[in-house]
Parts: sequence; structure tokens; C-alpha cells
Amino acid sequence: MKKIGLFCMVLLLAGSLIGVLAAGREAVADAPIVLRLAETHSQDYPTTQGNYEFARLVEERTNGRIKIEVYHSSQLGEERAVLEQVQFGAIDFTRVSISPLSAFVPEFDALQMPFLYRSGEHMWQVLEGEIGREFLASLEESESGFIGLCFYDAGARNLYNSRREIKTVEDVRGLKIRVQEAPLMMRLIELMGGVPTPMPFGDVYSALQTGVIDGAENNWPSYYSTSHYEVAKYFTQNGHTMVPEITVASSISMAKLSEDDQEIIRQAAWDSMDFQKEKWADFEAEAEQIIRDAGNIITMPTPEAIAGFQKAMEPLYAAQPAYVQDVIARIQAVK
Ligand code: GTR
Repeated sequence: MKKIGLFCMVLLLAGSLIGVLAAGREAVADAPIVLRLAETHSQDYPTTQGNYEFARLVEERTNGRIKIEVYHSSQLGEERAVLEQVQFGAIDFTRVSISPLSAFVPEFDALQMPFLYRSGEHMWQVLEGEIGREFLASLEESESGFIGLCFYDAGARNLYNSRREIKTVEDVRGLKIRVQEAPLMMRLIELMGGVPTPMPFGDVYSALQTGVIDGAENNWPSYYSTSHYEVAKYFTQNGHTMVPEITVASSISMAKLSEDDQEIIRQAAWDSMDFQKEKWADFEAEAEQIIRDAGNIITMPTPEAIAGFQKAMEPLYAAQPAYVQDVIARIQAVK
């Protein structure tokens, strides 16, 4: 009798154990795949808003199977370090400026040459057209470890500093200007006669405040959101570059997903562009207004002065490899 009782108990225990294991397996199968996206800007910045829209579309289109968590405000590190981690698959996605990416894939210089785009419309014709798509695809083929997903708007970059008003390129002479960690940006400031100082975005505010650098260069929204406008009052609307933003995925992370899921991710990123562009347009106007109201010294160079900045960039164009020269010519031919 005792033996039968024991036997029944063992059976019961085994049964419940199988039940628990099966339930566990189901829970694993149902658990969403969670992927991480690194963003340098704060939560309300237009690029971050674009990232959230991308994440929302992916979640919706996979019925919640894939969740993308957005780590904004450089929580996962500065752009260069984040890109390295994306190459290793330690971070799944990041939205960065093309400048830091160009330090890894120099061909991207073709999309960030100074005074290249005639307008925002021209830039978008290029990015959403054949050339932009080619560049996204070429990233994958380059075996850089990145997969290009989409571009975002970043307007035009301008000079600002804490020392003096810059009206012409000659006024830049000797100023220590922070640049992104990218060879092209170094050369650009050098050719203006400035002293380029590469450093991560997050270090710029204190470097301006302590006088380690005299100035930097960026668009209205970044000049505002970082509070650089409080410590570098002179802003010159010379618009030396329009550097698009780009969202890239880690090829290691993407390879773990099914073809269908990869396609959903590519399409969702591409579909988030219009949303970001709208947020950008609003925030760009708002940032400019706030800075003007704050009483900063805003200088609009004359057309002759702009021509002077452009002329200073000629050696940079001349030094480009044949491949980049070809793309530049194609970009210029886009109507
Ligand atoms: C901003 C860009 C950032 C970052 C920054 C910088 O315009 O959105 O991704 O590259 O410039 O200057 O470091």
C-alpha cells in the first residue's frame, strides 16, 4: 500500500514538472524579442521622436513580437563608441550623424560635402532617390558590420563661438572649433583657417564654458538643446554643410532575425522618415526663435562672404577619391 502511495506521488510530481516545463517553453516562445537603439539626443528631440515612431511601427507590424527600446541622451555612450558596439552586435541599432559614420565608412563623405545640396528639397531628392538607396545598400555590402535603414533631417550646420562675430571665412582664423570625430570635418575647419578640435558631443558644453575651445558648429536645434547657445553667443548662418542623420542596424543582430522580420524593420525605419521630417521642421523653427529671443548675436553672411566660404572648400573637393567625385557629380545633377 505504502509503495503504491509513493508511486502515485512520484507520478503526480513528474506530471506537474512536465506541466511547469511546458508552460515555461510557451512563455519563452511568447516573450518578445527586445532590441536596443542608441540615440545621443534627449527624449523630445526630433531624431529621438523618429526613433520612437520606428519602434512603434515595428511593434505594430510584428504584433508585439519585436520591441525596440530607445536609449536616448547618450545612455549607451557617445556616437563613435556606440557605432563600435553596433559592429559587435552589443547594441542593435543607432541613429547617428553621417559624420561619425564616415570615420568607419569614408565613402559616406560623398553625402556630407560642404555646400553640396542646393536646399533641403534637393537633399531629400538625393536621399530618398536612387543615390540614397544605393548608399544604404552599399553599407551592407561593405561588410562594415552596419546595415543602413533610413535617413533623418538635420538641416544645415553653422559656426558658433564665444569670442567674436564671424562675418567672413577670414574671421575664423585661429579659432579653436570643436568638430565631430570625422576626418572630413577636421579638414573643413582647417581649410577655414580654424583649429579643429575633435571631441564627443557630450563634452562640448563644458569645453566651451571653460574656454578649452572657442566654438563649434551645428544646426539650430542642437545649438539650442545642448544649451551651447548660452555659452557661445555668436552664431553665423553660413550653412557650410547639410549632414543627414542615418539609422543603422547591426548586421550581427539582424542576422538573428527571420528574413520577414528584417524586411519589416527596414520598411518601418523608412516609413518613419516623414514623421521625423515634420518634427524636425517644427523644432528647427522653434529653436531658432528661442535663440533669437534670447538675444544671441546672429550673423547672416553676405552672398560674397558665403562664396568665400565655398571657395575655401575647393581643396576638399579636389582631394576626394574618384568614387566620391562621381557621386558628387551625380548629386549635383539631381534636379
Ligand atoms: C547633431 C547630430 C548628432 C551629433 C551632433 C554632434 O547635429 O544630430 O547626432 O552628431 O550633431 O555634433 O556631435
